This record gives sequence, structure tokens and C-alpha cells, in this order.
Amino acid sequence: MSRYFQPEIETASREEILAIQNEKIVKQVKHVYENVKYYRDLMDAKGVKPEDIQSVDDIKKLPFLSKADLRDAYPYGLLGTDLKNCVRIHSTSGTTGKRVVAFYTQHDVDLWNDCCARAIVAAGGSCGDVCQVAYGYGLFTGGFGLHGGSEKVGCLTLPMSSGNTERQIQFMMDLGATIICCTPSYAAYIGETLAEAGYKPSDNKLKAGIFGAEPWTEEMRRSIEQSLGIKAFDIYGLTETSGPGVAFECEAQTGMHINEDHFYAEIIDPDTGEVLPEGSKGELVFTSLDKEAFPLLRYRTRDICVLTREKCPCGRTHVKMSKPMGRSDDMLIIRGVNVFPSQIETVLLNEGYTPNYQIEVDRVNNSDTLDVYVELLPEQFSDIVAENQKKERALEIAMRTMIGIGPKVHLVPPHSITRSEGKAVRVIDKRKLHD
Ligand code: DLL
Repeated sequence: MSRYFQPEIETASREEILAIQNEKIVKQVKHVYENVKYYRDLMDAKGVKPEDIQSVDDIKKLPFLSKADLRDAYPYGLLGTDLKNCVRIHSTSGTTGKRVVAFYTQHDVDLWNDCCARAIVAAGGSCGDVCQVAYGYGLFTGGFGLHGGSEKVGCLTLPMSSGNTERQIQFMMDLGATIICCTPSYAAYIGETLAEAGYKPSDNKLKAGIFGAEPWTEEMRRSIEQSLGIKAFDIYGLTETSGPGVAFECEAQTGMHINEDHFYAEIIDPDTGEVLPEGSKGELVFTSLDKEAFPLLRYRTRDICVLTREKCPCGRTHVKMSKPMGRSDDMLIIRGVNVFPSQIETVLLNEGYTPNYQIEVDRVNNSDTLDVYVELLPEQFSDIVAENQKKERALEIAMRTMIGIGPKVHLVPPHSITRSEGKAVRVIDKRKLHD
């Protein structure tokens, strides 16, 4: 049984990978320049022509693309092909105002499925496995991504989607799931629920889990591995670059191999944009090498990490990225949903409150909690409890509509939120998500 899904690519020599990348980048830049006016304008403004890009070394000449550009160009401004050639749309989790929409041709879906298939095989998957996909299906990329990978590998695929934990457990047990794919916090919750129902880790047939979409620590890995009796593998990706499977962990569990035949990775200084030498910590930037519908050149992920090229015992030669160590913007991932503090601020201002607020995120029983403390003006202050509660519920509903998940709102008396002398401390994250 192969340990690789596409051995000739996954274990190719450095020279072979470079040759693939160099060939693809020339075509990808030409494709973007000819078909994506938005990016052509950025290149023209910088004075870069497609002919200037002859190899991946030249990528640094290209302009960056940011989430703000994606919003600017919403919905069709970055399409690299006619809409009639597209077969799929996905979108970033959460958020009404800040959604990013990504498009896929069948070719794009096929390559994406390959990336996820590599991840499943690296986790020990093969055609005899029963793969339970408990990431959300829908606009979010997790469900469909791992689903496509699982079918490519030939696993019997259980498209459970997330939630309904009782049914997850029933199917896991009755159908003998051997691999589970979901967010790490949901995996921990399933483990807990199994224990509460009286199951021992050895009662299930699971051997591996493929977890990602949010930060998780080594402690969390150990705890999930114990509670489910499995080996837990990390998987990384973002909607903009297709979804999960941009990078995945192998049996060494020391970082995630980036699928370098499809994505070229750089690490930059988030403040200056300067490309940093290998091994430096900085912001991860991706250039797609062979996407048709939604090709992105030098896309700033805002994820902070380190790339390493040390020889991996698994035999894969593709560069490895560390777990993301934070973000260079203020985006929070709460219960798998991307949340920006500015969205909460927008709701407060719309509803007539001041921007004096504090967001507290914690993790209780492996589930994220979100509390928002909102300071009242003296004239808004009331000592009638029921009146305050009514206002709190109204804010909770408005915030849920804006960000996609429901916070607990607490109205607090005037001047009770500590003023900062420097930048306001808007977010207190107690989850200790980074090692
Ligand atoms: O979270 C895609 C995905 C689905 C990845 C399933 C893995 C598994 P978005 O909703 O666009 O896409 O969120 C992307 O999530 O920029 C990171 O900040 C974060 N993220 C993704 N994977 C990991 C991970 C999906 N393994 C954003 N560890 C990214 C830490 C992760 N953070």
C-alpha cells in the first residue's frame, strides 16, 4: 500500500519541483494578465509585464494581493475564466459584509481533490477506509474539500457535515469509521461525548483524524489522540487558495508539507512586505501555479508561520510550514468562523452605542465562547434589569446576523472598561491557541 497519493510528485527532487514551478508560473502569470483586469491593472501600475516573470525567482517582482482587494473585486473581479466554465463556488466562513467568494472550474476541483487526497493518504488512508467527513458542507470549503479527497483515495465516504453529535457517533460506531475529518475543537467534543456515553477509545475503529480550519496546540493534539484512540493530523488551507489541502501533515507530525506543485509559498515581513530568508518567521504568501477560475498571485494570507526544508523522514520533499503562530491582522477564528472585531464595532455604532467595548474569547469544554462587554453612556444607563436584558438580547441578535455566530452581550456601566494609553485592547483571547 502506497504511503503517497502521487509519489512521483510528492517525493520529487528539489530540482524537479523547481522545474515544475518554473514552467507553471510563466503560464499562470500570463493567464492572469490576459484574463483578470483587476490584477493586470496592479501589474501595470507596478510596471511589471508577464515576460518579466520567467521563473519563481521573479515572483517577488509581482504586486501583492490582499483580502481587501478580494472584497473590492467582489464578486467577479478576479475571475480568470468565463463564468460558464465554472462549476462551483465556495466562500469564507462567517461574516456578511466581508465574504470572499472563490470560483472553481472542474480542473480546479480535480486539483483540489488531489491535494486533499494526498492529505488523507499521508494520514494512513487508503481504499479500504471509511472516512467520516464532519466538516461543514456548504459554502465552507471543509466538507466538500475532504469529501472530494476521500473519494479520490477510494475511501467509503460518510458525508456527515458538522453537528448532530449523537448521529455522528451512531454512524461512526455502526459503519466502522476509520478516519474522521473535522475541526479540532469538534473532534475534542466528540471524544468527550463518547466518554460520557460510556465508550472507551478502543471501542471505535478510528485510526486517524484530519483536523484543521482553526489553530490548535500540541496539548490539544495529545488530548484528542487519547480520547479517540487515534493519530491526529493537521491540515491547512484557506478559501482563497481553494480550501483545505494547501498543506498537510505526514506521519512525522512536525509541520505541514505544502503542495508545492500547485502553490508557491513565500514568507514576508508583514510590515514592509520584504521577502524573508528561509527559516524566518513572517507572513505566509501564496501564489497559485495552475488555477483557472480563481488564480491568485502573491496572496497575503495574514497567517504568521515559518517554512523549513529539513529532510522529512516520510520521504516527501515539499517544503513544510509550521502551524500558524498567529495572524498579522486582528481576525479571530471562533468556533471555526472568521470574525473581525471591526464587525462587532459596526453593530455597536449602528445600534447607537459607543465604540467602548471589549471582546473576550475563551474555550470551555473544548468549545469557544464569545462574550462582548459594551459600555453604556450615562444617559443609556438604567437600573431596571429587564430593560438592560432586552437591550442585550437585541444586540446579540444584531451581532449574530453580522458575524454568523451568537455572542453573549453584557452591558456595563459608564467608564467601566479600562482605557488604554496606547492601542485599545479590544480582544482578550484566553484560549492559549499557540504553543
Ligand atoms: O478554514 C479551510 C480549511 C477547511 C482548512 C478545513 C482546513 C480544514 P477559511 O474559512 O477561509 O478556510 O479560513 C482560513 O483559517 O487563513 C487560517 O488562519 C485558519 N486555518 C486554516 N487551517 C488552519 C490550521 C478554511 N490547520 C483561515 N491551523 C486561515 C491553524 C488554520 N489555522
